[in-house]
Amino acid sequence: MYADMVTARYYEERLQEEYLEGKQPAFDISAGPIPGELHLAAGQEAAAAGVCHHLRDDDVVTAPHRPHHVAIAKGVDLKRMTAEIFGRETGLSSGKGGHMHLFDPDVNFACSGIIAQGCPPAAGAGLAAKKRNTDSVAVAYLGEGAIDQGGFLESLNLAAVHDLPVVFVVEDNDWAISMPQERVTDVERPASRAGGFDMPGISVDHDDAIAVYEAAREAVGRARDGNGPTVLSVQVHRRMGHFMGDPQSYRSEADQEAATARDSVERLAADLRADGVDDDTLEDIRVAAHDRVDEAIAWAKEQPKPDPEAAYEDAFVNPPSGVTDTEPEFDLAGGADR
Ligand SMILES: Cc1ncc(C[n+]2csc(CCOP(=O)(O)OP(=O)(O)O)c2C)c(N)n1
Ligand SMILES: [Mg+2]
Repeated sequence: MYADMVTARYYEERLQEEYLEGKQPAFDISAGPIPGELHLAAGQEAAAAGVCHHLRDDDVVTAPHRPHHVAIAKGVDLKRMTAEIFGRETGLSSGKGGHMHLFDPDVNFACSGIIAQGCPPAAGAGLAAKKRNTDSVAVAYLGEGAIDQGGFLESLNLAAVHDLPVVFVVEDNDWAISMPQERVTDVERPASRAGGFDMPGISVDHDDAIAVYEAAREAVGRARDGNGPTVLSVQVHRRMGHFMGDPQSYRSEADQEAATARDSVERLAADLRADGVDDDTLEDIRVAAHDRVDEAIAWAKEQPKPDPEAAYEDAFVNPPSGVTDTEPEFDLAGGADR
């Protein structure tokens, strides 16, 4: 878990550097080696590692727009994920999905930029596991800003009524872009949503990786043993803006400082030291994680960019007649770098 958390934190530090290249001075979001939006999850690593360490490759995980820490903990191929984020041909989705739409069927991981989108497919994966008589489980990650979405609430109902092996993990970082939770949702803890569907809700009120691991053992175990769904809510901290380039003018300095003061990665390191793990071992894990990240980023940057014409490939299943033969109405080649 510590290796995954250190990897995720350093990965995002490196992505941040790469992302800012060429974007200044007027913040051109389409410029530089990573075009488009970038949502970082620094401060949320415990919610990923603590849950995903109970999972196998055949278990399904869906994540939202802030996915890197979860993808890393689920075992998504780091090189191909990085190539995807850099928009390269060898990326997980040939460079067409970008950082919010990572998809790795080898470890059953997907994410989406649409809030609560991952909940219905997770319920579907749970139903598939049940019909096939396997003991696979599905985990849907969502932010606290998504707990009023119909997709979440309807999925809770389906999972409850069919006793599906699904865990809904709410990463509560207090903010939905610039909206504080208390202004839009009248529950203190997202896990209390579970009560309305007569399923268990568990809250981990601090971003303590070991506490998350223990709570997830119960939730994942219940799903795997055929005892139905759980909502697991984890209090995490958004150390960064909503996306890269967010000036966070809506957020007090005290709130930002509080988020960075609570460092779940350091907290786990301290717990491990207290359990007798020596500094050299922790340092070895850190160095190996950094090397792995640096290697993935260097590899991704060497990968070819897709041929602009490839934008038309894999876009439709059963395309309506004529669609794939249509000449582009704009000059794709001119925008090839973007
Ligand atoms: C259905 C839908 N509505 C609105 C948006 C725009 N949007 C993107 S992120 C976001 C806030 C999400 O907050 P939360 O779920 O708490 O996740 P966090 O960003 O804090 O990780 C919104 C409203 C969207 N992507 N999808
Ligand atoms: Mg949030």
